[in-house]
Amino acid sequence: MGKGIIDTNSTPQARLQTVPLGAVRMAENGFWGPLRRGNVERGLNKLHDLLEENGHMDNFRRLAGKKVGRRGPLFTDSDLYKWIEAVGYVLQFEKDAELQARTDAVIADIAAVQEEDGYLNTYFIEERKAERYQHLEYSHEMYCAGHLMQGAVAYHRATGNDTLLQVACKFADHLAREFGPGKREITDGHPEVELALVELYRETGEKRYLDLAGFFLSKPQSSMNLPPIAQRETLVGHAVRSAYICAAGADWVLETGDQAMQANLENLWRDLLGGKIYVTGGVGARYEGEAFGEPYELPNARAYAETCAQNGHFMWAFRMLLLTGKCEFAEVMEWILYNGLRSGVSLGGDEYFYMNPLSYDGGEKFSATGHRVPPPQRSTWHGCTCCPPNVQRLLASLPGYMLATDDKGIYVNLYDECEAEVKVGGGSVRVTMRTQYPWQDTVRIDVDPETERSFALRLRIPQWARGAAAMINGRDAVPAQPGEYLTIERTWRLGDNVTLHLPMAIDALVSHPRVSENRGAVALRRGPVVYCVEGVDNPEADVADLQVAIEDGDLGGEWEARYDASLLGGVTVLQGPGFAGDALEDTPLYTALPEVDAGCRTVMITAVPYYAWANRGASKMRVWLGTVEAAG
Ligand code: FUB
Ligand code: ZN
Repeated sequence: MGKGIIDTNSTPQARLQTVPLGAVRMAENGFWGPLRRGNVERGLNKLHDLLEENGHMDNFRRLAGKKVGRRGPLFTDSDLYKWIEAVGYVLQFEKDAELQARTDAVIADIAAVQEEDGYLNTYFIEERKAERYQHLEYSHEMYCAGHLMQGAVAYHRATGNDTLLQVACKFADHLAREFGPGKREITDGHPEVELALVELYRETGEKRYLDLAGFFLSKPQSSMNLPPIAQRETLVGHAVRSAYICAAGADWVLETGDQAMQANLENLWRDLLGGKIYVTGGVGARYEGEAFGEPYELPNARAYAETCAQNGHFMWAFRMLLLTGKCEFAEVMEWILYNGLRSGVSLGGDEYFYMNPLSYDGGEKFSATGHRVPPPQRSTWHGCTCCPPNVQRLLASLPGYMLATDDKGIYVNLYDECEAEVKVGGGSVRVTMRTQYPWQDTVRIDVDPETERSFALRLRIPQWARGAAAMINGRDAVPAQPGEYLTIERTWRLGDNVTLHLPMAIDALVSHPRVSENRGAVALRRGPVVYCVEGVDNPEADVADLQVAIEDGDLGGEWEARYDASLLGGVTVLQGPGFAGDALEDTPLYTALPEVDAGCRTVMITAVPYYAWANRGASKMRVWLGTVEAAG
């Protein structure tokens, strides 16, 4: 029946097992189904053509004698490999002879130019050959190798075709000859090969790949002088690099049970949640070095929050979930997914953001060190095009994140319209979810075992779902604790069902007081979805001047959630009362207390899901809104 996104079949420390990708079918009318379809039908094909147009494929053919110059940054090979990985996931769900044939052709071009000793990279050839492994702090040689391995594994699982897998193994064997104790004792500046080697080990059973991953994990990252991840005290430096090495660390623990590594990953996780993640689930505050800031350094307009960083942290969270079985990791997966990661791709599934800021006031901006902050517009291609294929591989594999199992039953981690065939205790169980989540608060789950059997169904109850409850077969209400799995242990029979109620209040979130930009401001959230205000929906005032009315410390007035099928592909809109400054143009920059009354007029504020912003052209936007205490 196939394998999961990561193959936990023989993973000793996995508390939860992944579900084979092909076992879950997302419905076309759910939340993620249409985006997945857009990814398959438009995104992947378009990116294939763009990789061709921009010379990424010719970079390989050039090695086979095609007379063209090399194009793109030195790590372009990785973009193509990530695209292959995405195709590999798609083909685990559905047959697509045309897509497979195109991919086979790409793979043939790659395989044709692998060197005799296994080395493969389109940048370090000819006059740069002598530089191989000489500049690992920036060369991305093993980063590219890692993406090759992941692409090869996914494609092999989908098609049984092992051409690329053999290329990947040959390269991995080359790395094992070159690196290790007593050889080159150094690793790449951009982690990636580590988690790829663990998956290559899972696919081939070759322990030397796991050992090599362990060796690289034990070395300081050869950029920014960062210690090995097991010894790092805080999350620092480049956010994507950090996420990949943390994910690799979790993979390592899954295979080896390394307690010290696990303890440190848990510390770093606390560091992330304690002060380094945006309310949108975005990660990486600084343009400079695409890096984490200090704790609570979370600027809004100049947030970097690279789409790849959200992707990487989602991958890390998933591995921590498999390792610990703890609900909090699935909660963070959902948070990132519906917000800072979903915002990285357009509604149609074929245009991408690189940065995901939390406010935009119009015009051009510059970061503290003079980097130009472009006006927000998603595009199909970027000069550094790491994000598009990263989103594509995530969307293509999304069904594999919905559910998990253990020897006692089934875990439901994400909710959406879908159907799955899951193995429990040697038998098969059909799980069907019917829901308009995240817009509606009810999820009906039909649980149909092949034959009557006893097992536990564990439903993740999000922290925001205060008052959650479940009904079994329309009766027997069971209260549920937010932030935990609700465990329903019983003998299940064909036709059984659970209706889960996850109340979705409109929450006004406040920041830790040390996030200085957000003092006195709130962000709106309903269910897992974080909201923003966009100029296009709020013509009465500049969104920068909008303030939410607060009464008795909570959202004032009657805020309403209203589903609008015709807006942004169908979204729930939030509307409620607020104020806009009236005489702000005439208000002095500084005044002594008592404050000058700038004058306020009442306005209705309309908020839309953050992920959907900038899909109607560039428009001013804010996630964090000032507040005004309304007279009671
Ligand atoms: O360095 C390769 C990729 O480009 C990284 O993963 C992204 O953050 C971008 O820097
Ligand atoms: Zn990226």
